[in-house]
Amino acid sequence: MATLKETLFKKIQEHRPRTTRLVKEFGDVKLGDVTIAQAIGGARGVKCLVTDISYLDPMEGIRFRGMTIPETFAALPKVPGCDYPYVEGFWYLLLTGEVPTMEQTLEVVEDFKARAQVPQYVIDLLRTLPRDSHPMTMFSAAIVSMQRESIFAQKYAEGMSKMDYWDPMYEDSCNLMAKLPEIAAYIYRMKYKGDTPIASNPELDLGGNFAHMMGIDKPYDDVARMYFILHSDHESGNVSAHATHLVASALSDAYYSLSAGINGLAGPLHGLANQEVLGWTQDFMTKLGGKVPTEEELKKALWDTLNSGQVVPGYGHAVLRKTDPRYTSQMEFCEKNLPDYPLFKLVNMIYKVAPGVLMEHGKAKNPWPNVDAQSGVIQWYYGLTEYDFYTVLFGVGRALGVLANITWDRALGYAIERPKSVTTAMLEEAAGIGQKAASN
Ligand code: CMX
Repeated sequence: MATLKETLFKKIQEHRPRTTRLVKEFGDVKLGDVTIAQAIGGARGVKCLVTDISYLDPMEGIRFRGMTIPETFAALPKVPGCDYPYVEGFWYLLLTGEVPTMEQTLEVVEDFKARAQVPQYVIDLLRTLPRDSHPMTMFSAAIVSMQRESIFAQKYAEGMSKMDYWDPMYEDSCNLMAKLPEIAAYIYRMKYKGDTPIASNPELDLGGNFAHMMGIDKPYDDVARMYFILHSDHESGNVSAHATHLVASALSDAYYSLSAGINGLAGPLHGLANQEVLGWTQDFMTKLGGKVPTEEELKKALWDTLNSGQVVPGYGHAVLRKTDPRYTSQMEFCEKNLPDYPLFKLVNMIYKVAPGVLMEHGKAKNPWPNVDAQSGVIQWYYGLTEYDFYTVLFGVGRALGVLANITWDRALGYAIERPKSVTTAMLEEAAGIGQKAASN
């Protein structure tokens, strides 16, 4: 039976002629025009990235390798006695587009175990950082500190054919993916749990071992599996995916590239929104003296936030135009496992009230919740109440998608990224309001 790497190589060989043909024979075919609003407004909707790992439909939401979230959860091999699949099997799916058998999945589980040892200097580095550094700073620093391990950088320095770039990028990506749960759990136990790291258990799969190293009982292992898979990929244009891809396009290795992506994820309009949601909700509860709010009180709090020029965290999206299926998936988990939990009830109440308020406010193109609106509730319920850690969890999951993407970037020889900029005067000229136009 072929290993993950052999299957990946076969897929790469099958795929390469498609990309080559598109560029050679159809390179002039237009995908659309770019407007002034798009140039100023964050390139929203400009089709200039290619990925086959996932696709985000504005109305339907994410598909991983063509599969919806429920289809993905149903198709992948599950950890015995658990409700959610092996993260390692999902990694196989993202890389190859094939649902692995249990045997293929377990091979990746073993492969990751062999790669999981975190170098001592990473631990030393983490320990030298001020303990009040944000955990995302710690996480990013740990990742970039391991750059000296990069097989890609080493092979590149030795001189390597372009056709082989994918191989060491794959190796670096697997090495990183295997180590990230341990690094994340170490940060958590060091920073928030009185510096009491828990040693890895080599008997466990990635999700199970993560829960063990965090010191949180079952079913947190399933929460971890669900969480990492849900947060893995959201096509290529979001900040963390795009930053990782952009940096990798300069042939920077996976360590430099992922660290850049993690830095982007740390922004409050992106991954940090999951901590902001909990902060916002708790401030609101404190103001009410801990009592359950009425819908009217909630409406007022939402308007207060909007009127003070702030965004409602966890709501809105650059691409989606309906409730994020990642939100729905987590909501279903809550309905099954924590239906009466007051924080879940409050988040549900926000879901009832916030879209109407945002519509009335009239700015956000999408008034519906995104992935971050729900995720903190689950973490809080299982005892992970240090909400500035939530984005690190997002980061471990996001690494699955962005590392699979940069492996394929190198396989297909995607070019160094270099969009063209123009000046404001050029835009005014194009709009017919420039100085030249005015003097005619
Ligand atoms: N609350 C208040 N205003 C909002 C809003 C929200 N939740 N969502 C969008 N808006 C505002 C924008 O700030 C923008 O205002 P200006 O015209 O004054 O700049 C206007 O509505 C139009 O924005 P948009 O086109 O609907 O949204 P964008 O594509 O520009 O931004 C996003 C998308 C996610 C950054 C935005 O919806 C937002 O800030 N949401 C809150 C933060 C959040 O939840 N981020 C997490 C997203 C998921 C993730 O990446 O993790």
